[in-house]
Amino acid sequence: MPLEIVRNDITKMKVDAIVNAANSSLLGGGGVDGAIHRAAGPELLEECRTLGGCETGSAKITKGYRLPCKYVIHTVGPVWQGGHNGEEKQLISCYRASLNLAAQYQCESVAFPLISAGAYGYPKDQAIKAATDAIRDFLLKNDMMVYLVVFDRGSFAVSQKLYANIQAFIDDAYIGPDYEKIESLRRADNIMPSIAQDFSTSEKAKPFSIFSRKKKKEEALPGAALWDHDFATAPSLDDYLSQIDEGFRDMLLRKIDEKHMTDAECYKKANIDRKLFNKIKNQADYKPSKSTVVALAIALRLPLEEIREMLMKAGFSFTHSSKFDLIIEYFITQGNYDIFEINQALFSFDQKLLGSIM
Ligand code: AR6
Repeated sequence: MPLEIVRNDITKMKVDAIVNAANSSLLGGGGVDGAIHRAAGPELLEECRTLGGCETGSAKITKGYRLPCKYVIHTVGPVWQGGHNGEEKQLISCYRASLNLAAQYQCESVAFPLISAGAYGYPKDQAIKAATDAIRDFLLKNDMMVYLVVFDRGSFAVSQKLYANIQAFIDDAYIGPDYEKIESLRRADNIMPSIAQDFSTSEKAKPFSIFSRKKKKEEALPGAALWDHDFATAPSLDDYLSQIDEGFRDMLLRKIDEKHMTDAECYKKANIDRKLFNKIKNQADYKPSKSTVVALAIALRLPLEEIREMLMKAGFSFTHSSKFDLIIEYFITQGNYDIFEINQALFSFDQKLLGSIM
C-alpha cells in the first residue's frame, strides 16, 4: 500500500531513499541524524559539507553510502514554539520538498522518520497529522511507496482523548474471543435450516439467497429437516447457482460508479496499491484480505450495514469479538472515514492496518 507505518530503525530500511531529520547546518547531530551519519560512514558528512546548509522546510539530497538505501534526503524541520509560528506549514513543506526530490530522482520508495517530533519538540500526534496530510496529498497525484518509520509504538499514539474514547467503545462492546466460536456454531445452525426452508417451499427455483437466515430465522426448521427433505422438488444445481448474489467485485465496482468516483480515486483513498486494485478488478477469483475490503469500503464512505454486506460478499464478517472490527465500527459511527486516522488508531491498539501489502 502506498503509505505504510512501520516500527523500525530507519537506517535499516531497504528503500530508494530515507529522509533525515537534520538541522540547518547539515553537518550532523543527535537523534535520527546521528544514527544516519553513523550508519552511512564519514563520506556522508563529506558530501554534506558541499551542500551549504539547508533552510527550514527545504530538502537536499546526497548518496546513501554504506546505508542500504541509494539516497539520503536531508530536510530541516521546524522547532516547536507553541504552534503559532508557522510550524505546521514548515513541517508540511519538509515532507513535500522531500517527496518532490524523491520523485525527481525516480525513487519508487521512500522512508520518513517523524520529522521534528524528537529534539525539536513538535507534539507527536500533531507531527503525525502533518506527515500523513502531506504524504496523502502527494500520493493522490504520484505513485510511490512511502513508509513512515516510528521507533516505538508510543511515538505513534493517537491523542489521549481519542485513545480513551476508543477504549471505552471497545470496553462496552467487546465480547471476547469465545464469542467467535459460539457465533460460528449459531451461524451454522441458522444457515442450514434456512436453505432447507427455501428448498421445501419451492416448486421451481425462486429467488432466494443462501444467506437469507435473518428473514427465515423465526420459521427455521430444525437442522435435521434438511436431510429429510425430498430433493426431487428441489431446484437443479444450475438453477441454484444462477441465483448467486452480486459478488464482492461487482458490488465494489457498482458502488464506485454510484459514488461517481474513478477507480484511482477509490484505491488511493483506500491507501491501496494500483496493482492490487487491478487484480481485484480483473481476476474474478482473486480473494482480497479483510483489511483491503474494509479499506475500500471506507474509501467509498459506506454506512456500517453496507460495509457488513461488502465484507460478507468477500467471505468475511464483523464481530464484537475483534478489536480491529470495533475500532473500525467506532470511526464509522463517528462519521470519520479518514483512513490515515483510522490506521493511526489501529496502530495504537496493535492491530493490522488498513490497506494491504502486495
Ligand atoms: N529510526 C527511526 N526514527 C528515529 C531514529 C531511528 N534510528 N532515531 C530517532 N528517531 P529527532 P528532530 C525518531 O530528534 O526532532 C538532531 O540533532 C525519534 O524518536 O531525530 O527533527 C538534528 O541534527 C523522533 O520521533 O529529530 C537536529 O538538530 C524522530 O525520529 C534535531 O535533532 C525525530 O527525532 C532535529 O530534531
